[in-house]
Amino acid sequence: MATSEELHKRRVGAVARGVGSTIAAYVDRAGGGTITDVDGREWIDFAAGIAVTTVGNSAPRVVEAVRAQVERFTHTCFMVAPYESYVAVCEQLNALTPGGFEKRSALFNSGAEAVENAVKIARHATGRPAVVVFDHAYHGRTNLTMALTAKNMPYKHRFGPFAGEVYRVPMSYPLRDGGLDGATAAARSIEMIEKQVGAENVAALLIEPIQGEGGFVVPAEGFLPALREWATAAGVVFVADEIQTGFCRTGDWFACAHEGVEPDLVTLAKGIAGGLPLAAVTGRAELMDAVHVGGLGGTYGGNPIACAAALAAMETMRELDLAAAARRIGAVMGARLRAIADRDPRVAEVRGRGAMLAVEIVVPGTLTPDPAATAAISAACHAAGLLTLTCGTYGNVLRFLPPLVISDDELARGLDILDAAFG
Ligand code: PLZ
Repeated sequence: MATSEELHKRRVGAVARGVGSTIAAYVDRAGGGTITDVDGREWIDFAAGIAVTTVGNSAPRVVEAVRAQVERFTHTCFMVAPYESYVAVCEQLNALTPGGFEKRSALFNSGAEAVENAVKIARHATGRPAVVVFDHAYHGRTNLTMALTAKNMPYKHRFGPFAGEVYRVPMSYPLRDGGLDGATAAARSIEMIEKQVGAENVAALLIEPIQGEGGFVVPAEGFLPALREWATAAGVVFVADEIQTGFCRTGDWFACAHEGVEPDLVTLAKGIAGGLPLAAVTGRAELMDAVHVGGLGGTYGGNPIACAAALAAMETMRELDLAAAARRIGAVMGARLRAIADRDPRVAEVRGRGAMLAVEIVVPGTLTPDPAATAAISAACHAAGLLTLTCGTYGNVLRFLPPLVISDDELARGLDILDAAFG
């Protein structure tokens, strides 16, 4: 087998430079809480492919379901010749997502595609043009979702012009907004919407209940409920982007549940299908069904192999109670992170929920972001056998997203490496 070094040389000559990778090691196999490269080096996995392999890599039920489906048929296109698993995935999403009301779902391939479709549905149902998003938001890399995403580098730089009718308002970011309470932070954002856009022009308010790429920003208690209440009164479709937070990651099926917020539409992807590409929009039947027949779709959306994987992944989450696992991981990891923060003045804050935790790194004694120190700590983790990711508008957040099936021993070893990387 070729070595990681050899493969990296080939990659440079074959793969477009614009596609980056966190590590230069090439994967041979992965499962449980580890990834092994072609040279036999092992990493403890605190990335889960960016919150995707929640049930673990090659989770037994997923493997079995995919194998059985591949043998039956690989693709017919649901828009041409439909099949049961697509319907079954939609039924489960309708039942699992927050809100006791009648729901419908539609399936797509990627998170960005789900977000695009949520905007299509909200615009169609309301007849209004504007979409409101937040500082630090991340919603994807397609043209519309680049416009919805806040950060220029690397996502938007020189890729414009971007889609119009997108308006950005402040996020609740307790560390960086002077600790505004949720209601006050929401009032500030709402005033900006009303003054600069006009509520009657707004089709959708789109928000990540905990921001992912933007830095694991957890809004102050009360922020999401206040926005939800305003959206209801203003006839604005409240869209929760649960692409990174969904499917047990934060210790509940969905992060909105933490404050009892019921979105009109939810976008879903990542953890939904154990690593196979699948995404969804789920929401109020009257909004979803407002769109004319044929108005939503795509060749591969709800591919039968991905649907089989999703049914198996959701069954795994239920049977292993992975929401409880996320809370357990969060308790163990949170304690270790707070101990690091107590001794290391570069850690300005430990935040997140469940198995979606992060530390924000600053110049000691200030709130000045320190992306160089963040990158150095992350690189030290990689060198010592722990796969970590960074994020944040300022690149100064180290985030941790282990698979929820990680063993106690792997978690402890990973945290030991992390602890040592802080020196
Ligand atoms: N919405 C909240 O987190 C994807 C992107 C990594 P896709 N986040 C990881 C990168 O650098 O491309 C994401 C997300 C939220 C939407 C998306 C987009 O999902 O499946 O990557 O299109």
